[in-house]
Amino acid sequence: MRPAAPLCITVFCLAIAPACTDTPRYASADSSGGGVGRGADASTDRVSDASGSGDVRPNDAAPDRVPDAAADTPPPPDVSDPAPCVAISETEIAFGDVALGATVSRTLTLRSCAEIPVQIQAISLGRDTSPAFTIEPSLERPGRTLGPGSTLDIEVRFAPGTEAGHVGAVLIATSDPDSTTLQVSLYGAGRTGCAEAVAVARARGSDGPWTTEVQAPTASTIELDASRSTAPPGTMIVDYSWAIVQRPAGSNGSLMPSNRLATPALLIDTPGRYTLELTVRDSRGQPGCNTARITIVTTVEPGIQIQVNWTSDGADVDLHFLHPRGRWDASPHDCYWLNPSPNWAVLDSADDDPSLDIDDVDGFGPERISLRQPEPLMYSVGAHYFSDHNSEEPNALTARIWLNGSLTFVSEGPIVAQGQFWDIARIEWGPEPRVIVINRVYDDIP
Ligand SMILES: [Ca+2]
Ligand SMILES: [Ca+2]
Ligand SMILES: [Ca+2]
Repeated sequence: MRPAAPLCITVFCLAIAPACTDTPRYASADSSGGGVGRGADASTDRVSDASGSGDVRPNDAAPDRVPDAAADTPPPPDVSDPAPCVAISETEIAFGDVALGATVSRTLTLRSCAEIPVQIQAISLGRDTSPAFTIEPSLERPGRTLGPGSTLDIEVRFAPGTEAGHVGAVLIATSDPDSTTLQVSLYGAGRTGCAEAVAVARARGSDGPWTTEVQAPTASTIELDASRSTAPPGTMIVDYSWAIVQRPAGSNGSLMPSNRLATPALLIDTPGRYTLELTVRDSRGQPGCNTARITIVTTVEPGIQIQVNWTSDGADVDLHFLHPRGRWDASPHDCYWLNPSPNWAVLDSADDDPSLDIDDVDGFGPERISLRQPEPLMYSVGAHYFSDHNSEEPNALTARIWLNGSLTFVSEGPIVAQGQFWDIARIEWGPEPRVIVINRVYDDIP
């Protein structure tokens, strides 16, 4: 329950209120503000305004004023003189929930609101104020004078050390006969800290350590693990959220089976650098205090890597990589979906064999073929629009070729119809390998 007795002090509007005038208004103790721990305890610390009137006090001189006997002020003014006046920006501060170990500060502003100076005789914290609240010690120095219209800022800090409600008050003794003691009530609650997101990763099949910086070959699957994230006592992590915030052009892979699981996986479908971020939320609905990050960099691969991407959702485009002894769409010298890992060159060596590393049948690609140890030959690269799978979208193709790890060739290719074949390029392998552009479209596999 809130204390019933209203505070009787002068409040001025802040500059953000356009209708603000210098006319003081009465602020009741029921003015807005959240906060935890408001209870009967709060009222025990309240100090009423000495006047006890609860009335709106006019800004001009009041002929029936009686000076505050306790105040260290000049002799009582002539009744025809204006009285000193002080106004305050807030009568309470609700800090809300603050994590243990954190500090939140708010600023009160006192303003002299009459034609004569007002004395600020003392600024202090109420006797039962929680030690979580502090004000600048220099503010407690007695005897300040505020000239007409001038202001004084009072910074109040809240740094809870215990998980509990905290209450307190700032007390300000002034020479304003209607506000000899201003009270600003303080409320706040300490809560235990936030959840901490912890992310680690490792390539599938690797027995290396779980880490935040992974190096892995292109076309490997990276397993991600957020299960080391921690939640504050009494709570648990109920929500994981992964995001891919950086990836190379052409990469389309998504976190599987979902980016909202603790342990998803990502196919690294294109050479380059990837950055993933993890955030968590605990069972109170509170977000974690950090964003965890994973970086994945593909290892540099020798030889040839080719990839094709396409724009039509659901469509199936097939990449072809042809040995000079072969012909398109025929084993063993065309490497493609029907002949994904032929044995070329030396029969008992696999390093000199191409392989279809990623076979995509449902849209976007990339589809990918690599060959680590090419022979000094002229290879051919093509793409066949195998099936539109009833997609009605136009299908634009893009090809990329890496030679010895460097992206050497990018072609934003043609828009093709189902059945058409794009003869993309030749790769002449040797000490200085090079790409020769062909860029011809056939209505069928040539
Ligand atoms: Ca395909
Ligand atoms: Ca071989
Ligand atoms: Ca796909």
